Amino acid sequence: MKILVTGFDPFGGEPVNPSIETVKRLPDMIAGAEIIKLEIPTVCHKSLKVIDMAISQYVPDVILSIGQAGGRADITVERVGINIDDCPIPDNEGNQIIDEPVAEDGPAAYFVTVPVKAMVQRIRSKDIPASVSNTAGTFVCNHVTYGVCHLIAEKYPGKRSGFIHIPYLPGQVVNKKSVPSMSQDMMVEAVIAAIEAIVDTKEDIKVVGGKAH
Ligand code: PCA
Repeated sequence: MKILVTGFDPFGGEPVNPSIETVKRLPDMIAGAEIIKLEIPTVCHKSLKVIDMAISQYVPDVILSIGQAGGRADITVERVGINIDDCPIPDNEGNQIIDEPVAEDGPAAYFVTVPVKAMVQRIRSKDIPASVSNTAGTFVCNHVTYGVCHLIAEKYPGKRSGFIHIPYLPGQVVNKKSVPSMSQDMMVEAVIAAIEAIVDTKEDIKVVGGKAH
């Protein structure tokens, strides 16, 4: 199995983005799967173009994208991407798309096709806090969550994709009051655990992971 793992460049005035820092630190093989690492720009449509090129170049079986969710306290495995760009801040090329679809001709939403519950369970088994998330937001991370599902539906049938949001690194919150963070080593261990679950889960497990609100 071959897995393309993507991470974003820094955005929003932050000097680093833990997502690409985590991707860079992954081993080249996880649970027998070959890991291809890719940096993508925090730019709405360009991020998907870079992923599309990498899919045709490396022909991975799974595309797993990682993004920073500053303010979240745990590792969140995203369940769904929605067909809307409603950017709260400009992306790294200064574009702030408001209320436009990611894909003109696409459905309202796609569920990811990696086993989200098994991934969360595996991360927690390493004593790392993790949960299922039902929104990747409406910025570039949702654009990629939705957009990779749409690419697969239109152009790369049979491939699977998913998205994991990770918190800030401790160094990013030194001057932010009461904002949660997670160590770099823990984030790497969490993504490795999630990838192991992707490799060896045939059908997702049915365990509680939903939320009342
Ligand atoms: N996080 C942003 C975009 C890039 C990233 O790492 C997001 O959550 O949309």
